[in-house]
Amino acid sequence: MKVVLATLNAKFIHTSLAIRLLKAYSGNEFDIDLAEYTIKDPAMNIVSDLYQRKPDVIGFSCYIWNIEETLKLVDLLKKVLPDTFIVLGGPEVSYDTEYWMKRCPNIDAIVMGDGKRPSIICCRSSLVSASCITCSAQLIARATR
Ligand code: B12
Repeated sequence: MKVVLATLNAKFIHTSLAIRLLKAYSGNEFDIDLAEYTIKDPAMNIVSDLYQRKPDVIGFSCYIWNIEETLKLVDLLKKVLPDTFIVLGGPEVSYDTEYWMKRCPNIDAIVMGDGKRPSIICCRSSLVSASCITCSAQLIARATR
């Protein structure tokens, strides 16, 4: 199973610690690619790059500086990769999860807070169906896909 952990940094000189930490935590359990872009990159370039990686799961790391651009990508990606499970995590989506789930119906799940364990549960279950994912205090998933 191919997992891509992606984020849009505010500037190209910034580096995301979160996606590296999540990859390290998962050990070798999944085939994980890291994909970093910036908020200035054209959305279609990012979508095209992610599409070519043929991911089963894409996790976006969301912060105040990238949430709007990320949501645009989620909508575009669902058009070209309808079976790809899209999960968001990070401080910007950790507190008002229902708002983000309602605002963007193409989000399959949101991980709240420190995302290490729930992101693994999410990856393990996502190919079966979102409804198999146990919703915990840290994970909210759509009941049907
Ligand atoms: C380092 C840092 C920076 C650095 C670099 C950021 C970067 N990588 O690009 C610099 C100095 C550039 C910076 C700048 C800013 N920052 Co800053 N920064 C931080 C800081 C101190 C650490 C972030 C970090 O890397 N933590 C370590 C990683 C591992 O933790 P994490 O990001 O929380 O990720 C964990 C979880 O959130 C979750 N997770 C994250 N992503 C994902 C994705 C998936 C799929 C899953 C499952 C889970 C998951 O799992 C991770 C592992 O546990 C945090 C405060 C903090 N203590 O967290 C603020 C913080 C991220 N910054 C913040 C802000 C507001 C800013 C600025 C806007 C400040 C300003 N007014 O200028 C600027 C914006 C940048 C810009 N416009 O250029 C806010 C963001 C709030 C929000 N809602 O997004 C934070 C949270 C501080 C705060 N409490 O207000 N920042």
